[in-house]
Amino acid sequence: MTACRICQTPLEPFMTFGKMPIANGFLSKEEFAGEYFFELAPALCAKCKMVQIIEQPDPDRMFHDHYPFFTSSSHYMTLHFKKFAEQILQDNLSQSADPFVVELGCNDGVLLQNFANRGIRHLGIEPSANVAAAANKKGVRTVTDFFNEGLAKKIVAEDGQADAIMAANVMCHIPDLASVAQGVGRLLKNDGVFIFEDPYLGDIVEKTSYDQIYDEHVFLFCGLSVSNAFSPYGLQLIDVIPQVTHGGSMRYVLAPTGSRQAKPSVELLLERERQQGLDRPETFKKFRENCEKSRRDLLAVLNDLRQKGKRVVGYGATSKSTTVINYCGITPEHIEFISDTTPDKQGKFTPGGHIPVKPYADFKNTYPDYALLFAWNHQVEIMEKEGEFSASGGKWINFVPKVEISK
Ligand code: DWN
Repeated sequence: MTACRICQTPLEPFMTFGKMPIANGFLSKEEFAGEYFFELAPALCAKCKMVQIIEQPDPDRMFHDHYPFFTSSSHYMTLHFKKFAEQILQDNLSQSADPFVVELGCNDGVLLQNFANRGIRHLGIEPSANVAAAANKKGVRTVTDFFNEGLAKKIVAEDGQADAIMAANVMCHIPDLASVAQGVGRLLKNDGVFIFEDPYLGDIVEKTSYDQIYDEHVFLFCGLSVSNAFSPYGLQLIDVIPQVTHGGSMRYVLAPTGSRQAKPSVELLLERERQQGLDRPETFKKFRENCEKSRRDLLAVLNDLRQKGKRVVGYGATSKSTTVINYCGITPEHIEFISDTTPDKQGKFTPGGHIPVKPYADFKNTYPDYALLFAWNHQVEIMEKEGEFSASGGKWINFVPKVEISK
């Protein structure tokens, strides 16, 4: 039996999504035969309330020198990180004469560039060499590595302690949270803050956005589990700030225990989570039923359109789409191709389902009858630029929070 990664309590999965490939493992035809699969099964820890997947592939299978996700592919996300940086500058760095900030998993430098451009001392840590290179190219000082206590010691020796350590859509990817917490403890100044944001479990449960569950997302955080996971390492949750990004995220602010007063927002969130049942197995039984319904409904729509001979194309070859495609059994018979703006994904096939990924021009030049919105978390940005598709009679298929067709 597997034990909880936080408190070692034995875990029982509350559902399985079946065999899954690497979510970002876009591949060529020649690679189909050797494709890697693992069992994607999430569990709730009865003791510390951390929701986590039972099995996670080795990090090297997921994060490497051809990782195909670049945060700055979204204009809205770029703006979001600009505002995030401005908030930190105002709330946490204004008192420091020569501030130093560190970002864990800085991707292509989209957040840190806002500090680099102001001449603020900074360091990005990014395990995927290709995206780290993109960050360095932008003038964001980045090292290619995984963060842990050893690296924290090295940074302290070379640059000193940090005023703020940040991570966005990163902490939920790291199975050994203890080693990160110890590293943060060593690297952070006594009056510093550790701020991270990730997709929020409360939104995932409420919206049945089960596609947030895939190999990279080893944890699905909420206030209760974050507080339980970090307090043994001397880090106290002092504020929580909901975010609209990625279909509903939470920003967690932690500080060395006792160094600051926790804001009332923390207790309010924890109470709301208890009311929502994020600490109870029944909630996840219901979640499983909701996932099954979503799968039935989506397949019914796609089968119906196939029978009617309609052209259906996917929009956004997201990591999340790997869970949807493989859990629902969506095939190239249902979806002709998926349009994606990322050059590294184009010309390849989706993991497991082997649906072709094509450049955006293929969508734009010959609009399909229907577009299945896999990148639903970027809906506002996408709808803003796709008015012509709707005007031409094209329809959208959505599946979060429920399966429906819209103009
Ligand atoms: O946590 C993670 C998040 C932050 O990013 C990672 N594990 C990996 C990745 O997850 P994702 O792939 O599900 O993220 P996105 O941001 O939903 O991916 C959007 C995809 O859609 C990208 O491949 C780019 C593409 N796209 C597009 O083709 N046209 C995006 C937009 C906004 C567009 O207009």
